[in-house]
Amino acid sequence: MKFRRTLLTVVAAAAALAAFSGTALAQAAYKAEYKMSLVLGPPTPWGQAGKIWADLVKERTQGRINIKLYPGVSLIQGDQTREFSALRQGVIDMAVGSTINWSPQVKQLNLFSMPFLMPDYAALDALTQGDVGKDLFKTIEKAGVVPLAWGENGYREITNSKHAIKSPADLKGMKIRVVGSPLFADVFTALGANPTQMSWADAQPALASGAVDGQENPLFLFTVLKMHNVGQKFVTTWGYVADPLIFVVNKEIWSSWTPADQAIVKQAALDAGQQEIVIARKGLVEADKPLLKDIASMGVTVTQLTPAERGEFVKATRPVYDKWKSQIGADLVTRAEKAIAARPVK
Ligand code: X2X
Repeated sequence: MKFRRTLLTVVAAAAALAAFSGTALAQAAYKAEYKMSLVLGPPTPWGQAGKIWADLVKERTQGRINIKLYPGVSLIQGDQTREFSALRQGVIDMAVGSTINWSPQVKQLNLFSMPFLMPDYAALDALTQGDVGKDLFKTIEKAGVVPLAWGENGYREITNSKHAIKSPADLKGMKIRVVGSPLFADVFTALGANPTQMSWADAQPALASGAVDGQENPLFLFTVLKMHNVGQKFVTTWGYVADPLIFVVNKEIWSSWTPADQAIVKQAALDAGQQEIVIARKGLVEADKPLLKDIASMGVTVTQLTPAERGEFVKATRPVYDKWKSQIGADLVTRAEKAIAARPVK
């Protein structure tokens, strides 16, 4: 009798469990909070990308997926070149990250750092929104992280505290802070400068103390951080490189979500990416480039190169381009060159 009752209880419990919807069951395994890594926080476009994504996901999942932002790559003590490994290992649940910072682990992402490969925004879009972008997502997936959407850090312009840069000769001997991929050290060495590699966390005090003369980053960062206050009085818009951002999720975290929630997270990333790219280009795509005027009004000399002047930088960095073409994969780079040549002319 006692056995029968126990059996009945077990059967009833199993029935109750089965009545529990699949969603609810999976939800039991959801974390109370997911950690999103970013290098730059709001109010930069990069920080906005993370915030828009997190807000959309929270709203559309009715709070089932709750994301906290960790700007300054604080989950890995500011060491941005370790972000991809940390994502793979689950130290970080999700991220909006730059192709530059993940290039040490995914060498194909160096593509966007190839000097003077992408002459304009249409060229950048031809890569991220085309077959090259799809292939790079496959590569990232194979490397163990789930990619969902593209965003943008932006065209990286050179700034310094010494004098206007119009030719490679103007860079001679200048101490320039560069980011984590060795490609950047090669580019600045080829231009006659003295590159020193450091994280963004270390770059800011180095600029303030004058330990380095210059740096390269998208111009919104110049205005957000008021870089003229740390002696950066010269800006040259040479458009040599642009780094996209990629919205990603750790693989185990991704598989722990229901297909419905995966679809929501992905769509939110696509929507956030689209919105953020508009924010990242603001002030630079309008004919009169108001962002350059803002910077000039801070007492900064803004130099826009003529095509001939720009050509000198292209020429000087060509050996670096050729060297890295084979390191990245000549096939991929050739496909990128073709996609750019075929881009719609605006
Ligand atoms: O470190 C940089 O220069 C930054 C903020 O642009 C990146 O993380 C690539």
